[in-house]
Amino acid sequence: MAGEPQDDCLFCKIVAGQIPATVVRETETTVAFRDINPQAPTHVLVIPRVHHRDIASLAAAEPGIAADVLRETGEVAAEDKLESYRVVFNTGSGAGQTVWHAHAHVLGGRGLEWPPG
Ligand code: IU
Repeated sequence: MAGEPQDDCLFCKIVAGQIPATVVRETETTVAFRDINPQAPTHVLVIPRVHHRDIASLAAAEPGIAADVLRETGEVAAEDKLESYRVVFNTGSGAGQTVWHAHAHVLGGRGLEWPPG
């Protein structure tokens, strides 16, 4: 059920501490950790503790927690002293989403081209 931990969700397991991750920030509602396959010097994922399949589902069901995720992206950027950075929510397999637990990518520390591929 949406919002409940899913047995087959790797990010729910990271939230539960069952899979290791390099956690950089935690709040009551969110966890931020370094991406295991970084695409930039800073590549941090910010996830809600609750399980929703993507950011749209999270925002519809629990808008306050979606706002918490957004706020944390800024905190991550500030901690890594990023003047410029990109926040990405890949949504749907055609856009590159591979983990079906809402997450923001925070990317920075190098030049970023636009439009993305
Ligand atoms: P995507 O937007 O769903 O493609 O992003 C998933 C990200 O999760 C991707 O960048 C992976 O490298 C990352 N990741 C991770 O950091 N740790 C993990 O255990 C797994 C995936 I699975």
